[in-house]
Amino acid sequence: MSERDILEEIRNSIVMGHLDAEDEGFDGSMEGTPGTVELVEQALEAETDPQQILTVFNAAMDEVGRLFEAGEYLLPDMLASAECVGEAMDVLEPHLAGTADTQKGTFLIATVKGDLHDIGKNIVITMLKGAGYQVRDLGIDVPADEIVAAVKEHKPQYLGLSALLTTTMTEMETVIRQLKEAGITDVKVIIGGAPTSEEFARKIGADGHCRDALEAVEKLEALRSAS
Ligand code: B12
Repeated sequence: MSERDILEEIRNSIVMGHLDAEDEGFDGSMEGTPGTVELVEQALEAETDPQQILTVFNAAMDEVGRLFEAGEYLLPDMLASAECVGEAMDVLEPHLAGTADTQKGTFLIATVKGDLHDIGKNIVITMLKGAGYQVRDLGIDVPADEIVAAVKEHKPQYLGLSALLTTTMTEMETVIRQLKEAGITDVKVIIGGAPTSEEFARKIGADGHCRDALEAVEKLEALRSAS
């Protein structure tokens, strides 16, 4: 199978919620055929660039979002696709992980209060670990005061905030306000997630916005060399 074909198959298996060969997928007919996990393993065996595989995860979840918006997918369908990406990330992570470089600093990351989306956050974590940053994950649905307390405790150089909902992205502003109120000015705040933008980042006083995990690595490198 060509590289393009296998990447296309990975994308389709995520969209179809086909986790592995034992799983039947959304249409009930896929049991016995390679699922997302096996396809990612095959792609890695064929020496496909792991970062290219990550790009496919993004594209597949975009399609799932489109189908949900169109009313063709329901919540459990989104969850099944999310599970495929979660398991596939576990297979991919060792191929992306690098060794922590203490010079590069610590990156604390959280999905803000009210928001349960973590696929994008987890991809950012994997990429930053791969680039040598020490990463601490606070998880999902994290209230602003817990994030501020963790910043006080761990004193990271960078704080990443993720939000996928227009209703939760406003929590990012609360976190930044509470950091200021606590007198913490030496942590660089980077935000991300589909509804956020560079303009929103400026408005709430964040130090940067990233469209994707690759840009997160680039932005941190730029911030490091500027400091
Ligand atoms: C999977 C999914 C879910 C899963 C999440 C599972 C999980 N473990 O994450 C489940 C089923 C739980 C879910 C629930 C809901 N969801 Co949902 N979900 C999605 C979906 C399809 C994909 C999100 C995703 O994983 N994308 C793939 C990743 C890789 O991309 P990403 O998250 O954008 O991350 C990248 C960048 O944004 C960036 N990034 C992200 N975070 C950060 C952070 C930092 C610091 C940096 C630097 C970069 C960065 O880098 C990432 C990697 O490249 C999206 C549609 C979409 N296209 O986004 C809807 C979507 C986000 N969901 C939506 C909705 C409405 C909901 C629900 C309210 C549905 C409901 N009726 O209950 C609930 C809300 C639950 C909650 N309280 O959070 C809407 C949001 C609409 C809006 N404008 O607010 C969307 C857009 C779907 C739609 N089109 O309607 N969802």
